[in-house]
This record gives sequence, structure tokens and C-alpha cells, in this order.
Amino acid sequence: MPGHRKIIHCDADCFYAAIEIRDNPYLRGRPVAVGGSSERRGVISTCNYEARRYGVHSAMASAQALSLCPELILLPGNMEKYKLASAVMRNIFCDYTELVEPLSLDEAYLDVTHANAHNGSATRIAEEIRQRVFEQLHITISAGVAPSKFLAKIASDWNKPDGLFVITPQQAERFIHELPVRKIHGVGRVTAEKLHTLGITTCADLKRFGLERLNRQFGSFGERLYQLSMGIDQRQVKPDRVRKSLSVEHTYAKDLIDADACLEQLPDLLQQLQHRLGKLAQDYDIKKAFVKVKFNDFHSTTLERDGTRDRLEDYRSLLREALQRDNKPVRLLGIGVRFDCSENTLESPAIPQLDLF
Ligand code: TTP
Ligand code: MG
Repeated sequence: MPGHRKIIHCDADCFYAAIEIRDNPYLRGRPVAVGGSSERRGVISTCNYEARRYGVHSAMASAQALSLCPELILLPGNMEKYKLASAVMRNIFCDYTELVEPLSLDEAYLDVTHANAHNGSATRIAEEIRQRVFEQLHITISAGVAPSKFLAKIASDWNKPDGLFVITPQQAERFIHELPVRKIHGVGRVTAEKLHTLGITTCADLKRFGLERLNRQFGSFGERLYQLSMGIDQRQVKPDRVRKSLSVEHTYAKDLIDADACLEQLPDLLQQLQHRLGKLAQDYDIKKAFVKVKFNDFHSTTLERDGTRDRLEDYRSLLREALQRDNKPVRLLGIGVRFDCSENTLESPAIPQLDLF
């Protein structure tokens, strides 16, 4: 199809847990999670689908997971094994195209528009990738094939686990029309609720709502939503490049009224940041830490310091100082780290956290 891109999004199924089960047949068929121990206030990194049936999910406190599912087998995990499996997957991806953009250890976009294998059939390439991953690693991955990153990512989730879903350019318009907005990457629970109160449930509703009103309600994210509802997503698949920083941020439903309220949010943010750091495909040296504060008048400020790291006390002191720059309630907090880029460290760009409120 001239003019149309062919994007594949691959995502391993319950990745860490799948590797553990592969290596210990006793675990098969039982509810299994990888995560920190409940005694140490750990959280679940992931769990298999047996455990998900009990309501266990990533980022849940391990203690809560065990109370939902007392027979849950909780394992500490082994990053070295996951990184090795990730490298094997990436090698397979690179057999089809140079345009491979890893998003995390178990996820990547591939642009196979100009691939030669299987006469350029993206569907057959995706099937072969899934099969080869299974043969070499004994874990399953799901894949989505579509004309854009936006749709490929949704498609890989459609028939998960161990599934393939294809959205052809001809099907794209209809698919988007019926697509629930909560399926859009970046639309979390809070945004979805706000959209619903505006009468917007599907992408067709988004389109009807119109660019201007979306912009007024959601700022630049509204514009983005409108474009997606029109099927416009020109983002290219970008192969590895130097990663300079990693950060997480959150916009709060209610403004945080004082410094204590802000400081209270730090452990949660730090946990998210450390999770994202753990998912990076390789190790980085952290050079400094930074905080970002957006006040309720939208004035924002960032503060960073050499020698700081991803430690709670570093963020506490940075945040206290940043908050002294203005005396207003706070609508957004972010924390992050900058990496030492003197060596040629390669990684894909950050996936922005598009939490709006
Ligand atoms: P995901 O691809 O988000 O999850 P998954 O592969 O476990 O499950 P799914 O079948 O839904 O794709 O994340 C990949 C790995 O990253 C996951 O196995 C463990 C790790 N991870 C965390 O450590 N914490 C988290 O909060 C999430 C979401 C993932
Ligand atoms: Mg996965």
C-alpha cells in the first residue's frame, strides 16, 4: 500500500512473571507475582493472568495483593534474566528492520514499511516474530499491526495475551470511530471520567466535540486527542538514541495547598520513578536529581543539583527549596534524574506521562 506506514508494536505478556514460570514449572497454573516483599512494604512489579483474576495488578502493594490472593506466590525477581531476554527479543526485531524503538525491556515499536521479509507483509512478520520469541525464549508476546504508532499500541493489547491484532489502513477510520477514549495511551482514569462528564466516550464523540472545545478543556493534550480521533499520528519510529534524563510527573485533581501536602506526594512519585528506572533497557549513571513544580497560576519552576541522586532525602530538600520560589498552591509535581551522558549510552526516548489533573 503506497503511502501507508506499517508499524508493529510488540509487548511481552506478563514479562517478569513469564520468565519466572518458564524457569520453574512448579509455578505454571498457579497465581504468581514478581515484586517486593510485603514485610518491607514492597509493591507488585507484575503478575501472571491467574493472579490478575484475583484483582492483583502492577504497582499494587504486595500486602494488598496477598490479602486478595492468599495463595499468591511472590518472587523477588531477577533483572539480569529479564535484561538478557530483552536483548534476545531485540535481536529478533532487528532481523526485520533497523527502525526498532524500544519503549522498555519488553516493548518496542518496529517500522516495517520497507522490510523485505514475507514480501513486506507486516502481519506475517509479526506472526514470525511472535513464533521466534516463543521458540527461543519460551515466553509469549502479543503484537499489534497498524498504520500508526497510536493504533499499533492499542492493537497489541487487543488480543493479549499471546495474541495478534491487525488494523489495516482501510479499517483504521472505523476502528477509531468506535474506539473508547479510555483505550488511548495517556488517558487515565481521571481524564476518562472528565471526558465522560462531557459526554465523550468514544473517539467519534471526541471528533464531534471539536478541536476548539477540547483545547479549551484540556490544553495541548486536547489538541492531541482531537488529532488522534481524526486518525492523525505522524510520530516516527525512532531507533535508539542517547537518553539524557528520565522523569515522572503528576497533575493533581485538587491543588496541593502547602509544602507538607507536596512533600507527602514524594514517596509515590519516587516509587514511579524507580519503577521506570528499573524498566530501562540498560544501566545509567545518575548525575543529578531534579524537581519540577507547577503552581496553580501555571507558573512552573524546576530545580536540580549536581551530586544528588534518586533518593527521597534529595527530593525533599530540592522540593522545599523550589516551593520557596512562590507562595501559591501547586497543581503539578514532577521529579526526575539526569544521566551522565559522557559515555555513549543508548536508550529510547521517554514516554511522557500524560496525566492531566
Ligand atoms: P508491562 O508490559 O506493562 O506488563 P507485563 O508485561 O508484566 O504484562 P502485560 O501482559 O500486561 O504486558 O511491563 C513489563 C514489565 O515491567 C513487567 O513484567 C514488570 C515491569 N513493571 C514493573 O516493574 N512495575 C510496573 O508498574 C509495571 C507496569 C511493569
Ligand atoms: Mg508486557
